[in-house]
Amino acid sequence: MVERVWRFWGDHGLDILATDDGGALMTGLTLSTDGDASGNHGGNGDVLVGKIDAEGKLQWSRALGGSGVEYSSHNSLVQTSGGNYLIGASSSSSNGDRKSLNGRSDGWVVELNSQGQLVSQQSFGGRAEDAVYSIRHIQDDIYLAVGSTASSDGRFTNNHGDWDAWAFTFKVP
Ligand SMILES: [Ca+2]
Repeated sequence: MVERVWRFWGDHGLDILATDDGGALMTGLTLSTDGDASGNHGGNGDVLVGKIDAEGKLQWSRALGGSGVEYSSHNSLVQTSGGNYLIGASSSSSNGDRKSLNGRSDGWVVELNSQGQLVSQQSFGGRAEDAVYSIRHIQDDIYLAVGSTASSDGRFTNNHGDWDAWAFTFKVP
């Protein structure tokens, strides 16, 4: 078997998903504003997403975020039955790729199409800090997310103090 090594992007690679076209989708954290991260929105981090084809060639890459802090973690990528990609992340921005910000930071699930264009996004959380670390497909159009929440409003009225672990299901709009 031939061993392949890819080296591109700025900064940190965090997660990789084998896609149904024989390629892969990768996410990372970028603080760079050049190279493959030229669209970085700044603010101590954007989520960098890159798609490689079955030959290992980078098809596209994009930085997701706004002027605040965006990051994703491990096991944060899912390919939908329609061929789009879901990225579980966290964000403290209300601009750039973000539509709105519920609190100091939100869990943020972004749907990209196979060309890397933003199709939909959802924010999860209350008025304090909330984060999504990992997402999974459960069945049909139902997905599962896990992360942390410090909010005690909205859906989170039983906060145990400071950060709580947090898991919830969601659908793609
Ligand atoms: Ca940012």
